[in-house]
This record gives sequence, C-alpha cells and structure tokens, in this order.
Amino acid sequence: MKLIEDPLAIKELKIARAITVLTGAGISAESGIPTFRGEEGLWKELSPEELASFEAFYKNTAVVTEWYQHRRDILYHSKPNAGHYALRELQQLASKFDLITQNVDGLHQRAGSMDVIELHGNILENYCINCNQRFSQEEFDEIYRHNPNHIPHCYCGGLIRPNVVWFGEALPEESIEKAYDSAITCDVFISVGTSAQVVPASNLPRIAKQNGAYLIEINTANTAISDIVDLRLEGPSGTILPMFIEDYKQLIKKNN
Ligand code: BV8
Ligand code: ZN
Repeated sequence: MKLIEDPLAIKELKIARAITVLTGAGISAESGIPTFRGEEGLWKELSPEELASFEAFYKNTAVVTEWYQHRRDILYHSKPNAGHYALRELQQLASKFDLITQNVDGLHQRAGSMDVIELHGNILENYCINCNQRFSQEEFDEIYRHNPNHIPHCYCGGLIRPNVVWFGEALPEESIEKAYDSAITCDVFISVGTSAQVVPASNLPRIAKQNGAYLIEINTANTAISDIVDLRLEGPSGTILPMFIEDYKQLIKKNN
C-alpha cells in the first residue's frame, strides 16, 4: 500500500537534498516507554515540575532519583522498534540527514543511528553537581545500591544527577545550535511522535517551515504544529515510518 500519494509530497521528497527529523516520546511508545503527556503519560499523576527540575531534585533527591531509576528499569527491558530502525535506514538513503531527538532513552543509537543530536541529554549518563565527575550508569547503580536512603553522593560529597536537561535549564549549546542550523537549511523536516509543546525543541519545525522546508508530521493525534504541516501521516510511527521508507526508496530509485 502506498503511503505517499500527494503529488507535491512526491515532488518535494524526490528533489530533497537534506532531510531533518525531530523525534519525541511518541517514537519510543511502541518500545514500551511511556510518553509524557499522553493517557498513560508518566506525568499524568505527577507534574513535570514536581520531578524534572533542579529544584525538585535538590529538595526531593530520593524521590526524583527513584523516578529516574524507575525509568531506567523500563528502559533496560525495552528495545528499539521498527520506527527507530526506519530512521537508521533513512540516514543511509538521504544525501544529507540530521536526526534530532528530545528523548533521553538512547534508543536511536541502539538502533544504529549515528551522530544523534540529543537536545535533552541521556538518562543513562550521570554527573556530580559539585565537581562535574561523570558516572556511567553501572557506577551510579553501585553507589545507589550502597546508599541506604537512595541519596547518591560523589566521592567529593556532591550530589550525583542524571545528565538530562531539566525544565528551566539551558539545552547543550552545541546541540541546539546544530539543531537550529539543520532546521534552517533542510529541504524536508519530519516531526515524529512529539506533541510539540516543549521549547526550544518545538520551535524547530516552525523554523524549518519559515525557511522553506516541506514539513511532514507523523503522529497518532493532532499536535501544536498540526495546523502548519504540509503533510500529516496519521498513525503509529512504528508502522508509518517503515512504509514511508519503502515509498521513499521507490521515489529516489526513479531519480537515479
Ligand atoms: C529552557 C528531559 C531556558 C528530562 C525534558 C511557559 C510557556 C512556554 C514555555 C515555557 C513556559 N514555562 C517554561 C517554559 C520553558 C520550558 C517548556 O517548554 N515548558 C513546556 C512544558 C511549556 N522549557 C524549558 O524549560 C527548556 N529550557 O527553556 O531554558 C533557559 C535558557 C538559558 C538559560 C537558562 C534557561 C528545557 C526543556 C527540556 C525539559 N526536559 N526531558 C527528562 O526526560 O526527565 S522535556 C520532556 O518533554 C521530554 O524530553 C520529552 O521528549 C519532551 C517533549 O515531549 P514529547 O516528546 O513531545 O512527548 P509528549 O508525551 O508530550 O508527546 C508524545 C507525542 O507522541 C504525542 O503527540 C502523541 O500523540 C504521540 N504518540 C504517542 N504514541 C505514538 C505517538 N506518535 C507516533 N507513534 C506513536 N506510537
Ligand atoms: Zn563530585
């Protein structure tokens, strides 16, 4: 079954030199990782500010640390799904390709995607807020296991936090610069599995559109950018993305 039938979409994808993809929690939903704002969203009961902020961490270190350990446990039993693998394939097919993710689960890298731009960090990395000492997840787990009240301290006495961007924190300079540059220069921008509510990540599809990119959205529901996209492909990304790749292969084959 052909997914891409819109003549303009066919034309744009045929001539596209640079493709940029932005992913959100939705692409990992089919790997069993709960999204943030959906029905089963992790934050349904708890507000993001209660958990994903430095203030919350400093005030409730044990609670916030336990929440991250809980999410890591889910991640240990998860693996990339067909949507992640389809984007790894797209990276090999497109002349120029950037993959930007808001996710902190590392599933794109486990699916073989290279040079992933992680806007919000990685949940399996940790560092000391005092001396900046880095801790692998294994080292962190060792400290966490031996610390009776689950308050993980570094050797210098400082608290150890996850290497993720919390609300109110700046995104890694290099990552957001690269992401803005990619959104400005790409020919096609594909937003996958994000509600497009969190800034500055959600600025990217708008910036791409303002700079002339053809904007595609893959999602199971409407989002904050649905009204500006050129093509909406409704459905689970684990189904839509593999179909998209098959159509894209046909399109570029005709080119060559
Ligand atoms: C900053 C890491 C400045 C941590 C995360 C008031 C108005 C506007 C903005 C603000 C405001 N108050 C504060 C702000 C700024 C704030 C913000 O945007 N808040 C929002 C909530 C309004 N942003 C910040 O604080 C950022 N920093 O602005 O700093 C600054 C500058 C200089 C110096 C100092 C400070 C930092 C934002 C980063 C926060 N960290 N995560 C952690 O994970 O623990 S955000 C978190 O949300 C995740 O990263 C997640 O990826 C991200 C975005 O959510 P989505 O990925 O879109 O997930 P969501 O559940 O929302 O949606 C899932 C989608 O998937 C849905 O559309 C669903 O339909 C779809 N779906 C479901 N299943 C499928 C599917 N699609 C396809 N297939 C499926 N199977
Ligand atoms: Zn330290």
